[in-house]
Amino acid sequence: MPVTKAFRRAASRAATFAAAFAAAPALAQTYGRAAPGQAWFQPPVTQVARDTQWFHDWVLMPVITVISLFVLALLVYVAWRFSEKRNPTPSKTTHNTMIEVLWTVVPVLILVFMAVPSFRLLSEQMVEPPADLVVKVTGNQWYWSYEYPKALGGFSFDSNIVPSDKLTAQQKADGLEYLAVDNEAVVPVGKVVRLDITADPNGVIHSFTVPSFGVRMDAVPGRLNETWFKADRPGTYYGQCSKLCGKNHAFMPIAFRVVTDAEFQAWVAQAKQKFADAAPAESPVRLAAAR
Ligand SMILES: [Cu+2]
Repeated sequence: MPVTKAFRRAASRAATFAAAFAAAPALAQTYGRAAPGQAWFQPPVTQVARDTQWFHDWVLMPVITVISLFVLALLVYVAWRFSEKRNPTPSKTTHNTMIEVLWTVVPVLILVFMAVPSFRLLSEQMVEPPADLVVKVTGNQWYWSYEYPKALGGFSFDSNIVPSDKLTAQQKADGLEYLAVDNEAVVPVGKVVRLDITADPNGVIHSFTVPSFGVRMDAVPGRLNETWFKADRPGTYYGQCSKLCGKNHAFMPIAFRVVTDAEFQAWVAQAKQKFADAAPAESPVRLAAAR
């Protein structure tokens, strides 16, 4: 019978989904980017990202779940109890003071309960500790550029996506299509990095986002926003522009390589040479667009 067949298909899909879900903890060990089939967050590497995820997992999700189940139960009960069959003559009630007080006071209490950890998290994100390094980040159409402080040589460079046909075998194996860039931004591990974020004055608004850092900040032409992070694990962490900014919005990934102090100094020494007076590199995306 078609019904049993459909049911069996649905059951087998549910089983596949459950299996993928059960496998999630293993996949969650992939740092810096989403693993194939991943649900939930990428593993955090800053305290802000850890606290953000805690707030989501232990405050928001329980509140959402309890309220949704409560409303669902009410709806089911009302549909059953007050159906035409069981309740042929409806009551004409329009007011009930007790219930009106309750449905005002209870949501206020829920909001107050959520506000405390929410504001604590907000101040953790917005009140910056003294910076060890300041990097200026500019969103362009459609790539990011990074500028390092004068004290380190004052060099700047563009960071363009590696087009799919130029990816190395390793990058493909690592699932870095649409994430890999030619020039990664490099920062030292365990140091407070402040990001001064803006966008090309003749361009549009972008949004700088790196999930593992718990960082998202708009990049607005003519305006300087700031955010910060302190990564406590070396590695390469990827992000993507998170503001619909136009045609190549999906092709302006962000890549930050977090390294030890010595590796950072070595990188600065060679970056100073490499980017000293290099003409702005031609973006492969812009080239592709021009074709
Ligand atoms: Cu963008």
